[in-house]
Amino acid sequence: MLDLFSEEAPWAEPLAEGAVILRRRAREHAGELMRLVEEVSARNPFHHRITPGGHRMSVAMTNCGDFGWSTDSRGYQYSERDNASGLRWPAMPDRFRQLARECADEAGFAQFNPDACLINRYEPGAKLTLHQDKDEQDLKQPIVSVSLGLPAVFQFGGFDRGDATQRVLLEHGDIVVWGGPSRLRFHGILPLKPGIHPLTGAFRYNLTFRRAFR
Ligand code: MD3
Ligand code: FE
Repeated sequence: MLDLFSEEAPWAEPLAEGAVILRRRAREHAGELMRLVEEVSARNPFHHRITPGGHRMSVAMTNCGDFGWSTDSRGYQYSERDNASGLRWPAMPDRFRQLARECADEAGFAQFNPDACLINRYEPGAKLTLHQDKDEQDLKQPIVSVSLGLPAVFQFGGFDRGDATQRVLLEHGDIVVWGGPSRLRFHGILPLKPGIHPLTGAFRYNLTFRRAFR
């Protein structure tokens, strides 16, 4: 019988070599994940960082784990302390590490042990222009990303900035594992459309789990 109230089980959608979307994978954990995001951001508030070029980022960020990613006039880097507050980042919750590891396993990347979790918060209009993630020491390690709240259009390109891009909608609970050759693809997020999500209100959150140092 058609059951309109059952939650659809997660499914895997290959995106490119080394990249797979685990659709809805985080849905059943979303409440707990958001509670933990609130705990982290109560200790290290979301902050619009200033890029080396002097621009205020439209995405607000915080981190947890041994290292956090941030940007200031000196450049982009992973560090043990938040240069905005001078404080160490809050510990990565076990639940975060466990989910990231399970998903990396499901995508075929064994023994993933993230030491950094960057948390991005998007408000209406916030975007991330096309970029590569290459500040991590070991690019053989994947990145696991978890999307929560409002949907966003993700842009996913090639290995050169000018390469053609595909557009993929990332929705509440979607997890993407990026490894292998896809690890160095250019990618970005188009400006967030306004909306209200029952769990996250006017925002979209994205958690990226990374291994910054060997
Ligand atoms: C493809 N975040 O934090 S998640 C980032 O939704 C970032 O906030 C976006 O790009 C966001 O660096 C996109 C999807 C993602 C994350 C990391 C990747 C795609 C990736 C690393 C390599 C290739
Ligand atoms: Fe990125």
